[in-house]
Amino acid sequence: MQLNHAQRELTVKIVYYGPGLSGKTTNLQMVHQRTASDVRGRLLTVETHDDRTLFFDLLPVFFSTANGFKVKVKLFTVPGQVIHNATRRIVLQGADAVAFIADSRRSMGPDNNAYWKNLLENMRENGLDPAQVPVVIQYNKRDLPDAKTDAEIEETRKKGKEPVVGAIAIRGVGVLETLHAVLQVGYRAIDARAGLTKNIGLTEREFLGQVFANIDTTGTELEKAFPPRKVEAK
Ligand SMILES: Nc1nc2c(ncn2[C@@H]2O[C@H](COP(=O)(O)OP(=O)(O)O)[C@@H](O)[C@H]2O)c(=O)[nH]1
Ligand SMILES: [Mg+2]
Repeated sequence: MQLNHAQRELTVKIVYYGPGLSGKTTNLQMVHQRTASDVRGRLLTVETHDDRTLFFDLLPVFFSTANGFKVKVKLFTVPGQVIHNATRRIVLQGADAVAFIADSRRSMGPDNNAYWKNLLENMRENGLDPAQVPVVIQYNKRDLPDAKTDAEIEETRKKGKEPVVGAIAIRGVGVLETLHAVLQVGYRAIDARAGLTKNIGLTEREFLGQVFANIDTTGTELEKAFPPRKVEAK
């Protein structure tokens, strides 16, 4: 988080973390597609020929608060391949919250676990206290055979303290719900540290409301809470 009082600017950093090919880039692509073009920046992605993220993907989203603060939300992904650990650690620096994208397939359990450990290690290496950086877990690829059952995922949810969201990112299922959950825990962590409500008059409701006013929530669980904007007929 960067809070610049002189320039009246707040930057919130969210990192999508997880094993290679779990669907991190797909999540950002889906968020990008559904975000109004006037508030989103370009989706920057640098991939190798086999679709693998080389450095990171970045999607910036901007808005202004009622108090005239400019808020930038920066969504990053990390490269999942084992050899890119140094890059993962750098991208993770200064993260306000993490969306951990796990692959729901049973065969991917060991990979998920290895990257979960890797996340905690890299937080510590960066001087981040894992207890202070909230994480939301997304179980992606719910459409594939061999995916863990809902009951199994429910078990995981009960065992841990992190919010858990099921997803089929390629179809946009669970993507905005994950974004909402990670922004919510991120806001709360920053608010506890920096007093966003008290110091810049930015409540959680306004923060989430401003972001989702500009994202098409049609057909998602967020549709009621954040009704899609009506496009005026010409
Ligand atoms: N079946 C299925 N495939 C997915 C899903 N989400 C992503 N994929 C595919 O998994 C592959 C890796 O996704 P990508 O977003 O590049 O993974 P990343 O390495 O975590 O960035 C791509 O071929 C995606 O189309 C999903 O929910 N179901
Ligand atoms: Mg990627």
